[in-house]
Amino acid sequence: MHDMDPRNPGNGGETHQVADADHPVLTTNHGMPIADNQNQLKAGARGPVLLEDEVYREKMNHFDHERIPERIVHARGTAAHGYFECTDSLSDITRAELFQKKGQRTEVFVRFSTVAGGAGSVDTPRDVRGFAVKFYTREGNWDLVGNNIPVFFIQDAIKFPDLIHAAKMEADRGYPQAATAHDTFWDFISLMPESTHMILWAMSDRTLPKSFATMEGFGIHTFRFVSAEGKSTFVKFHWKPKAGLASSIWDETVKTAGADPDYQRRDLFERIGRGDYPEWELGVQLFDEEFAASQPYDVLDATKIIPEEVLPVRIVGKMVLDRYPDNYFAETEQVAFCPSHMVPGIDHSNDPLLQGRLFSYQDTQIKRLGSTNWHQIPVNQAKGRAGGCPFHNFQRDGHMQMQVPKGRANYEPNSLHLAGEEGGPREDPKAGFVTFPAEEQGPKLRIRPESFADHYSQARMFWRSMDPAEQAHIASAFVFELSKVSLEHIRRQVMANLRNVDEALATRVADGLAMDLPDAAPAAAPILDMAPSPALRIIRGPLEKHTLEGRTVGILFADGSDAGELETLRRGVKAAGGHPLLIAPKVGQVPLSDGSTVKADAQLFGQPSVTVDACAVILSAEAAAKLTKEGAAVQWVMDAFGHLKAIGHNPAAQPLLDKAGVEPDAGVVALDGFVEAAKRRYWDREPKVRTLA
Ligand code: HDD
Repeated sequence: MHDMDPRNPGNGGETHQVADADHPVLTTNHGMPIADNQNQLKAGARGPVLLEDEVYREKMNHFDHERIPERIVHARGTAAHGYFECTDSLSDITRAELFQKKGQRTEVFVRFSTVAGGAGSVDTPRDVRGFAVKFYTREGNWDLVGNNIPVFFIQDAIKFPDLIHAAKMEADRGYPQAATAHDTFWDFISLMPESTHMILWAMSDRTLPKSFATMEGFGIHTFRFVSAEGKSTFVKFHWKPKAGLASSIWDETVKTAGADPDYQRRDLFERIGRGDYPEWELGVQLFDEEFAASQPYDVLDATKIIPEEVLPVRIVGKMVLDRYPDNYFAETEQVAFCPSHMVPGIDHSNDPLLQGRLFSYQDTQIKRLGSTNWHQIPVNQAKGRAGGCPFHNFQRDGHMQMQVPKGRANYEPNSLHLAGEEGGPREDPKAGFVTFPAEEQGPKLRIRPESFADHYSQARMFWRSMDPAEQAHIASAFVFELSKVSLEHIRRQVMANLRNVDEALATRVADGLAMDLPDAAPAAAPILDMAPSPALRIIRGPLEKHTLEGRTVGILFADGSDAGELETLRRGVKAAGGHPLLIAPKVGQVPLSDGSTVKADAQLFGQPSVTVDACAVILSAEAAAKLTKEGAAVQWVMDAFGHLKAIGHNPAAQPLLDKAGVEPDAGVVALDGFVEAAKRRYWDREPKVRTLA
């Protein structure tokens, strides 16, 4: 006889966990209770396994199919639930239900992403961030699928596959992952002058956001609002972060990628967990045909912005993210956005990039999710109408149909109701979506309008709008990226385009690469000197915020640190809305000066200063002496200084600061001035710590 006692070591050791009042019975997907989840069925205790073992086969079969194709772009992302609240009614401009009443709330699901890297890449490469919002309105789902940059690389969607092929890892070698600093990307860019404006943004600090919560979002294209009377108004959408705009420094972002590849998703998760809910205002730029015709660019061209100084942004709502998904795969991976998902009152424009997107997303979701029934997955379901199914139509069947429609009415018109049968849903000419009846005519042409020909004026405007510190970052980013380009002629072609943006920029980049400037590339249209737009700045711009709210302050301490100083600082940071993080050489209980102990939140090696926004050092003289010989501690302080962060310290910590090369300036302060000092970066320090182009 074989011993069937599940606790017999020969039968799976101590790992059996048996169902009880707190734990339901483990079953197969077909509901059969499982007696043993540790062993395959075998012919004899040491014998071969048997094919009839459904418990094993079903489990492995499901596991083997767990992955679905990752998104072709924006593969790496994270998401959150929340709500949108209308703060200023737009009922005179659009009949869209979510904008009718001040105070009205609409559920949202928002996914943030990087563009180029695979799902397993890092959170903090230099890359555009996706900012996709699904509004579950009462008249259907509206997807506003935007980015954190208000323009795009290309004007026509037919170039999208080329752009993405060039940007992602090179086809033969399979690298670099999540990086644009390589030949094929810059080859494509160099030959596509229309990408010049976007590439200026891409080389700016906009592609190094510190947190998802500290970046803007943009709908990019011109869309239409349509009123109840059928009047159309053009609209561009802006998300403005309540936490202010904040970016990383290149060296910081590179180190963050190593220290914590999940930095930004962790940050989102932790902010929500702490109740520091990420929040944005929704702004709109509203205009008509006459305004559009008066601008020196085409509002249908996605490589152009309308400067806020020319057309102010009107704030009409706010969005708060207050709930993390319960399950990453079910929600964040399976959520499917489509720019074609509109609701009554919102419509497309003729932007050829937007028009091309209307096809691509639905197509990719069928591939990715495996079925046309992806709208039945909970995160994708329209929630709108109260009670019952939020969608009603005669579409039927298909892979993974989850519904059981009743009756014979799977077509219309039908008259089954006359015989007392269920006749199914009917059109609603009043409330239903009506496409704005724009007049269109003209020959069929595969052509770009002449009004799209100016590729440099707005790139120049962007460059000239930047703060000097930002200009230095942009020029240095070009130098870095082009230094990774191995083919000389590509570098020259990029430089030829840059000369059309600004001679000073081109000269600085050429100097950084120690190369001669080539002739300027021919420009297809006259290059204009547009007025700078200070609203485009992050540094010293209108959305730079000096605050501790939502930000993390690292406090480095060790055995013997002063208990009073530690507690005062911790309270001060909290009172200012910040999140204090106690970091010590050992992560357990740390004995303090008064004999008490405090538990560190993190260990020094695991929490380098790149992971926090401001740094404080509270040490005893003995600990300071010891830590001057600890590379991680010296680096912690050195990086804090190099990344232009505030450093607060007690006098005993001075030797560690000296060892790290910290020089006195406005951001290096005693503990009593630290909470105030910690609210910002010290851009004036930058020329002291690195050479920029
Ligand atoms: Fe796209 C995904 C944003 C142009 C084709 N795009 C995708 C996502 C975002 C954007 C945020 C991720 C959505 C998510 O989190 O699931 N895309 C943009 C913006 C664009 C843009 C702001 C220009 C203004 N995209 C664009 C073009 C095409 C696509 C021109 C093709 C014609 N995009 C796709 C796609 C993706 C996608 C291949 C991949 C995964 C997905 O759709 O759901 O269909």
